[in-house]
Amino acid sequence: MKEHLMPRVLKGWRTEEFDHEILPEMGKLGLLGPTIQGYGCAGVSNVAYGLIAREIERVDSGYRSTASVQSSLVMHPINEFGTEAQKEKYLPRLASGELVGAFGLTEPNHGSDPAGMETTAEEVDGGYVLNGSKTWITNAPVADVFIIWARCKWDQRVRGFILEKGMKGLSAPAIKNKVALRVSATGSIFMDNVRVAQDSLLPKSKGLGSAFSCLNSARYGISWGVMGALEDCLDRTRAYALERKQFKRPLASFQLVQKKLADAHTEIALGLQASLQVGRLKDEGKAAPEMISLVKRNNCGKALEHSRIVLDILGGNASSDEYHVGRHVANLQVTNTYEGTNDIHALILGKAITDLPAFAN
Ligand code: TGC
Ligand code: FAD
Repeated sequence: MKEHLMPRVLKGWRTEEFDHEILPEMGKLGLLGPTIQGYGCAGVSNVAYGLIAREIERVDSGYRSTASVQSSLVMHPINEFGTEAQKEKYLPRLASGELVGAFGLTEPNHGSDPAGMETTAEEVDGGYVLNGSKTWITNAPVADVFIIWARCKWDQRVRGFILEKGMKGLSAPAIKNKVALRVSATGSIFMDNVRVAQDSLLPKSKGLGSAFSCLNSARYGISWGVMGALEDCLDRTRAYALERKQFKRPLASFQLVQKKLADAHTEIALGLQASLQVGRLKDEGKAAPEMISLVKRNNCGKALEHSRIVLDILGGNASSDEYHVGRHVANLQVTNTYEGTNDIHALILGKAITDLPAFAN
């Protein structure tokens, strides 16, 4: 990541241009869909998947976003809910990075509450017709393959469908001028009577729980990734504090500065251990979704809080993108929001603790 991603990050951040070479390069290293067995995937553990996310996000959360959508939100549902023919058609080309994937759950009127989704699928002769819109979708403007979650008119259940770029009635315009995640492409998805064949349905997807199960994998990866971003903030501000002198002493010699570094270091150590434990449980098939909510919420919240605190160490230089920490802080606001906001994960945990769902009517 240091050798291949780091040298590109400032250009990507400044221009907001998606670098089409990156996914194929990650594919060559076996980083895409890495926990999947077969289909050209590496078949490694969930712990290894977490370590991959951590190293990518050490450079930028946007690169990790691009990769984790591909792995957890596109390859995972095809592998879990797809037919053998769908797996053979899509997984090897997604694993190599030849195809780019996007995952459409969030809608303009339904973010934290996807159960209210308005996108529909209607059964027609030989297939289905999809109508609706999705927004804030990572990779959408550059995607070849779209996993779209829609409410099926025949039984009101939510199911996943595979759509492809170029289908009539399908468009995915970019959302430009973001203040964060600028190295990853984000967009909307509009579906105006998009007609798809019967084999576009992910037949084993049954209800919103199927969409949520993809989120378990992505949220787990994010819990590792954000710790990588905070580690980079700590490394950079520690080096700066040792070098920069005020009052004839290095900043690092002041107790207030040391406390900032100590607090960030502590949260990294605790957060990584927690994610490691959840990863080991996931590998044993014993990780409950609430454990994933706990580490996603804690690690994203701590990464945002402590990256912001150590940013102070840079003084006026904090305002320069060449010092990188401000970029992480901006990104970490988004990681604390997507895949379930910090507060939504508190409510998921609250429900598990009290058996009373605070978000339900
Ligand atoms: P609820 O009644 O709780 O559940 C409905 C059904 O789903 C099941 N379920 C889960 N299954 C597996 N894993 C989970 N984590 C699950 N959570 C729920 C549940 O058992 C139930 O199954 P069944 O069989 O009884 O029907 O549903 P609800 O509508 O009340 O849900 C509430 C809530 C708040 C938990 C849920 O809506 C939620 O998680 N909201 C947050 C939305 C979110 O996270 N969106 C993410 C969009 S994707 C994204 O942000 C990608 S960013 C990627 C990047 O760039 O890195
Ligand atoms: P809202 O749901 O409107 O929430 C706004 C605020 O209200 C939040 O603070 C929230 O915590 C709070 N709130 C909501 N309900 C409650 C409640 N019951 N109690 C207390 N507080 C509440 N989605 C996808 O499907 N695919 C993607 O690839 C994807 N990529 C994204 C990339 C980026 C850069 C961003 C910014 C978002 C992306 N998202 C994606 C969408 C993301 O998942 C949503 O933004 C997120 O789930 C929050 O939904 P919302 O923005 O509609 O906020």
